[in-house]
Amino acid sequence: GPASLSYAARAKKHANVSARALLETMELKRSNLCVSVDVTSKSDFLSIVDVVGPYICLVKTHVDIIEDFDHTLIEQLRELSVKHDFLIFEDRKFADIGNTVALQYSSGVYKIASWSHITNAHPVPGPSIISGLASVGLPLGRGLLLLAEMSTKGSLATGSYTEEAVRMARAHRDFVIGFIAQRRMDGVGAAPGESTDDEDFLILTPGVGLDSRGDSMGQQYRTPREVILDSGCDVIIVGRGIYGKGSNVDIQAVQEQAERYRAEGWAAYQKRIKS
Ligand code: 5BU
Repeated sequence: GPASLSYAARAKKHANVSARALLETMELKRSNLCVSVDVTSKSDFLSIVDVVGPYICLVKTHVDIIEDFDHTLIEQLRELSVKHDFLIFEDRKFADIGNTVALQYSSGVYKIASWSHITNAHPVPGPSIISGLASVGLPLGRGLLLLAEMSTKGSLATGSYTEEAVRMARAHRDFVIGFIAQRRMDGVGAAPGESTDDEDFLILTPGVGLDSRGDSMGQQYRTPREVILDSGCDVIIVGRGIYGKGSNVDIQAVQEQAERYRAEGWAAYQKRIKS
């Protein structure tokens, strides 16, 4: 399956522009690290992105938590994405009817589709959420991840819910490029005799930390090695493990942690494709 192939070989199998660009960037920068920059000030956000930029393939944002948001933030983020060569993933977790999510994706204050290469959605409304978002995102070359699983204790996204999410993705492979999940989804939910050999979904995985197993609000962490090597996921998503927990950002420490997680994630990937 895809887990034994290189990111470069897999890039060639993707028709979606954003999926291909992400895999090519991963190979070029030798990085399967996505940093989740969940800070509330524009200046902290931009200084973290600038310092982690060389070590990452992707920046994950929650744009609605920035207190002093304005469009110069997006312009500067785009400049940094060109300077350091990474893609942008707004972790919006859409969850409404097709018409509403199309508006939330294209319009409002944030106009997410205009700058975010990748976004994500809960499968809970059914396939219409994919067609709603695709009506905006596909013409722009964007890609969508479905939330097949979550990292939190007691998550309801398990079992047949996860299987249905994978079936929904399989029916919309032009726009759905993969999943937020904790393990590979190859063949999950396939009908008896249904071949899924040609599918290559990307697995992006949050809940990654080297120094802690969780937080006090239900988050659960696994190491890059557990995620990439043992579970066959493709991208590690790291937030507080890199930018820290206090209110002051120590930019030197952020750089060191980004380098550390990049090295751990890449070593686990190299072990995986060689085994
Ligand atoms: P952390 O600081 O590494 O715990 O941040 C994890 C980020 O990933 C944070 O932005 C969450 O919103 C996001 N996340 C998650 O932690 N778990 C999930 O299952 C999903 C998203 Br989906």
